[in-house]
Amino acid sequence: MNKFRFLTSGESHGECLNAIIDGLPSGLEIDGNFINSELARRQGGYGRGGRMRIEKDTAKIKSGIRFSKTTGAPVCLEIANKDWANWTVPMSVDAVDMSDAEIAALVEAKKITKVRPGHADLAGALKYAHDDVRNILERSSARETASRVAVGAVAKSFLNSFNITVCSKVLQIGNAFDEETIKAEIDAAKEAGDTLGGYFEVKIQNVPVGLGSFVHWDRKLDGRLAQAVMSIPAVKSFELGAGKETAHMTGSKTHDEIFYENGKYIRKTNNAGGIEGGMSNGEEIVFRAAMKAIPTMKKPLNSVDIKTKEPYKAHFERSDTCAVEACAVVAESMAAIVITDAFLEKFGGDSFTEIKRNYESYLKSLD
Ligand code: EPS
Repeated sequence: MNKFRFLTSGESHGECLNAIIDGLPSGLEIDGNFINSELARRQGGYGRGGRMRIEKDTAKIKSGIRFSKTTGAPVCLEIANKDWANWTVPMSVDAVDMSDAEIAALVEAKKITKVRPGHADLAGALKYAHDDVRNILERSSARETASRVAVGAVAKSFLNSFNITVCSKVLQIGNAFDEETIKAEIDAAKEAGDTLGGYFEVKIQNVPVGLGSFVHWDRKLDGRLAQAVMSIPAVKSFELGAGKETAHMTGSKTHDEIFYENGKYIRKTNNAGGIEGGMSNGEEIVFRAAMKAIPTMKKPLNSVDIKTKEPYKAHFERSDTCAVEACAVVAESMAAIVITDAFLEKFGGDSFTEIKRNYESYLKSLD
């Protein structure tokens, strides 16, 4: 069982998004402003769509914290959807005080039957037996990643108190590598009603040696990071360290030689990306991931209307042209969540002081 776990709930155009976090010790300081600054980072990036102009995501802490410190109880976070105001009838949870005909007309206006290739629409509608694909879209929307970033900010707060930091960098958008060309590619894609993906890198610094384990497949840190990152909508690859390049490299060029200098084991290269045998090896953890171009497109692809089975262009409401910068922030969050979980697995305790004591005594034992 995970030591640090969370669930999210909420629809893209419902009243709010939620997250419940379990596994935090007591006595951890949480700054609501930090959570909100992380949420703002997720909303940024060149090429975002109209929705980001409507929302200004902020998290309301509903439980588990008193006077800025965790109590050890589950922490519940809520992020309001400002756009909800425009969806109160078609997304209503309760009965609405209107005639059946009026409600049906408003629901029908938002009903989707023209499934988008590349999204959850078709498989989701068939699997859950829905004739209105809105029931799939609302939950499969990448809007859900706002909840993950709020949870990630809490995980980062925990890690930062052990000097562990997580950061990311966009390496490539489409075929462009520098800011000016990237902007031009995004502008051109937008003009063409198309979308763009990209490639980004995440680095985690000051992770102690020995998080994760070699003894069971599901405790391996690299596998856990890959699962967490691949679970982000539109992410199509995960590469640790030298990644797919290792396929072309000889063993002598691949492995990072070990030295002992100034009382420490060190490496002069980091092709392993900070993980060996499923465990952190004390070096920086480095991974890269590819995000595909978003499947909601102004220039829609050929598809089928699931009501008539006739060919149709796929549904389009509005979309981002490119959300790779946001995706990198979500990947930082998922990485922070995995590292926090592995950290608690190794040094876990019920209070922050107890964890700190365990951590410091482990570091001493390595001398
Ligand atoms: C997103 C919110 C969504 C989309 C986007 C990401 O809002 P709306 O559907 O109201 O425009 O902008 O999600 C997708 C395009 C998708 O395909 O999942 C957000 O908050 O990041």
